[in-house]
Amino acid sequence: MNKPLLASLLGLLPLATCLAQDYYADTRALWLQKAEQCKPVLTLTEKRPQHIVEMVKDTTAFQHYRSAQVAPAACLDTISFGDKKEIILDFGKHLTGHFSFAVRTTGLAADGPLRFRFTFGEVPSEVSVPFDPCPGTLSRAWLQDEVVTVMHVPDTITIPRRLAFRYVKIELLGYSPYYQFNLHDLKCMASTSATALPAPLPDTTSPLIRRIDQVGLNTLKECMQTVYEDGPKRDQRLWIGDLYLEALGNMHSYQQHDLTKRCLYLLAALSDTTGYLLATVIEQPVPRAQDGQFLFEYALLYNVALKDYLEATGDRTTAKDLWPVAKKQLDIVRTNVLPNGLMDYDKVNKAWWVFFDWREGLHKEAAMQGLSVFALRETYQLAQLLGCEKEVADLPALMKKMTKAARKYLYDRTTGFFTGMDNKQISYASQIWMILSGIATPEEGRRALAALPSAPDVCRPGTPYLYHYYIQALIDCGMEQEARQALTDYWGGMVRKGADTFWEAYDPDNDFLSPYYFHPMNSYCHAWSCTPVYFIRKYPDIFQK
Ligand code: RAM
Repeated sequence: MNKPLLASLLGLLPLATCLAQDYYADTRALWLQKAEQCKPVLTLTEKRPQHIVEMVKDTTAFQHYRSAQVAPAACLDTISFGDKKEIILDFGKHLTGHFSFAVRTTGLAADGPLRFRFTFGEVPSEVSVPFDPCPGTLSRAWLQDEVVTVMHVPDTITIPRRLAFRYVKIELLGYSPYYQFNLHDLKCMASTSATALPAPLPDTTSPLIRRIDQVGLNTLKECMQTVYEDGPKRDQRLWIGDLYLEALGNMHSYQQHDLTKRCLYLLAALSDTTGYLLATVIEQPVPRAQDGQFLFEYALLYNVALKDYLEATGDRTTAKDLWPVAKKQLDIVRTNVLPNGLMDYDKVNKAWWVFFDWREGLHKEAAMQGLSVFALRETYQLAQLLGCEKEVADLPALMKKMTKAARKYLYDRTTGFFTGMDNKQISYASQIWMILSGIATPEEGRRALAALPSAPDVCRPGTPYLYHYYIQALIDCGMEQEARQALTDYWGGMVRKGADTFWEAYDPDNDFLSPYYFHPMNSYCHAWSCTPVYFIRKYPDIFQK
């Protein structure tokens, strides 16, 4: 290489190192340490099956299967399993933990091994429909079926993977004709980090709302492990959007704020070297983020979760520690605003996963503008609480500009709906985020929300995640009766269909809706659907009377 070229390349080196530098290089290790200090101890409780059941095909039941009791589970002790060959057990409620069973001969000594297939299900259809060929778009291994070979009888076996289930189907795949045996001592060591008992609801609360609250509490408890998991069956990991809603639920129920603190530190410690947050963290075998998983709204919602945490706990040390992270996330908005004040929808879509809901075909432009302003406002409040508003002095003007732009380009005064600039789809997501951001006035919000259910070709929510924001938008607009009705219709609908924990995806008109194109792959105990707990307890006048 010639000398002048080498010299000029060397001259660029400081710039290159600077570009490649890790944004939080000095604090990551400390943050990780703080996260580990808050790691909760799991409480283990032994749970036994309640009943032997059969799954009955019934087109009126959720996903066309319902369970029917056949006998008490205690009968299993006396059944010769070789005669049965297949059995389904119901543990009576959703559990997360390790499953074990024992095998013994009932007469002659065992002369050969046994083989079983165990299939664990959160809902009846999971132990009823064949898994293969698997059309799902996620790993087939999420489905909870395990083949176990027992080489020596008697023995006690624990299935290594942690499971989330209420039902377990046991099929006999291999046995010897020369001895008889049975299964006994089946149990699940159920785990959770939720230990505090939330206060009971007053007697004035309706039975349906009580039931919804209880199912919400179960959901949250199951997801509270050593992080806030999104679902104990799948993905068994921390996602910022789920954390935000779980923390809201926790604030009004278990109040175990250290778990929130742990998750906030973990996400910060494992963020990208650019300083932007990665949307999800996997704990095992060592905590790490999913590389390249940049999810637009989740990065910004982190700031909101941090602000809420500070307000709930008064823990300024943590909030100050993590303020640089919140401050950095603001650049996601700043670097993507067009001169006219609108978010550059196409540009963001190229660099980020823009989520909002799993509903296919949802146009997300208005929601993106709304969430951006919402996040700026909440972050500005966080700055004010910490006395750091000078560091983000540009925010008030930016919010104003973006609000003005949204009202100019995205609002149709004739129809009363917010839509995209060119794409005129009317969606719940667009109205919701325009309301939560304060871009829509309460009157405009009320008009839009009242007209939504019967709007032509309206794009409805497909998940309890977006439905959460819908309820909040109704409340923020003062539509209290509508909020109560919507909550009892939607989450009550899951209860009526047999939910003992709330689901990841739910469309009242389509029980088979699956973001992964295979309904057994859905999670049926999903963090983001626990939020009735928050609404019911935060707004007693609406939900407890
Ligand atoms: C799914 C997970 C999680 C959610 C993301 C966006 O994969 O279930 O709950 O936050 O999507």
